Amino acid sequence: MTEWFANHILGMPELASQNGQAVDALIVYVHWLMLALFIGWLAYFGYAIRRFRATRHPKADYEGVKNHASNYIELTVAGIEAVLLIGIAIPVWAKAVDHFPDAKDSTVIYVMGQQFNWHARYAGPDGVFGRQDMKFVSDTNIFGVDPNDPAGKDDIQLSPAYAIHVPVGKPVIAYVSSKDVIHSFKIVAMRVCQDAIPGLRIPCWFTPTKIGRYQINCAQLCGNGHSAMSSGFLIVESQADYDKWLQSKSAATSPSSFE
Ligand SMILES: [Cu+2]
Repeated sequence: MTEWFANHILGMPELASQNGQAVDALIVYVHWLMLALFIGWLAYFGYAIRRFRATRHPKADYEGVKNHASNYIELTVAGIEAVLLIGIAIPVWAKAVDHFPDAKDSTVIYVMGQQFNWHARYAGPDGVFGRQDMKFVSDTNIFGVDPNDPAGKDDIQLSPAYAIHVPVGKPVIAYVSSKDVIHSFKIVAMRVCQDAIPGLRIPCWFTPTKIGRYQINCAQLCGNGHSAMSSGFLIVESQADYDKWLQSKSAATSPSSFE
């Protein structure tokens, strides 16, 4: 029912992540409440127009309503809103920001926004990211990877990242940052959106459930080429295809690429 309402009445965009189910459910519940309020208010409006029409009440009544029905209705609505906020919205948010999956069971990527592209970095075959430092940042070394750190030699950098590959059914942890202004890493199908702020590396996570190609957007108006930041895609593929892709990328990476 929730899914049918989301797809057919609200016209929600395609959902391709596990964490997004709770987000969509919350959106649907809020709309159900809004629908009930809309119908309730409309019915009351019609009732008031008829009940207090001028022909029946030529003279105004200065005492007004004496029963407490409206108080009870208001309390009920407030109660439902409290359940939505405390019982559903806050736990969904807490899970998103506080209950990160284990990094060793996840695909970890670093994402960097720059006017007007996304860049991405993978740890490479050793699974360890090379050290990063501001002082190494240059036009080619977007992430400021330390050229002397051996752990960074096999790291894979996509600049710009038109296709960020991840395996299906496994959590993805993305550390989001920016090289210039504030951007926002948004993948609608994953129900994930994280601001990219210069000087900060903020993690966000999602678990893709459907193989496919999903658009990455920038959700902060970041300059006159802002719309060009939609040219990046998240490629969700099988573990085997992902491994193959990673292999081809790491073979192409030479240690001198950061110098
Ligand atoms: Cu942007």
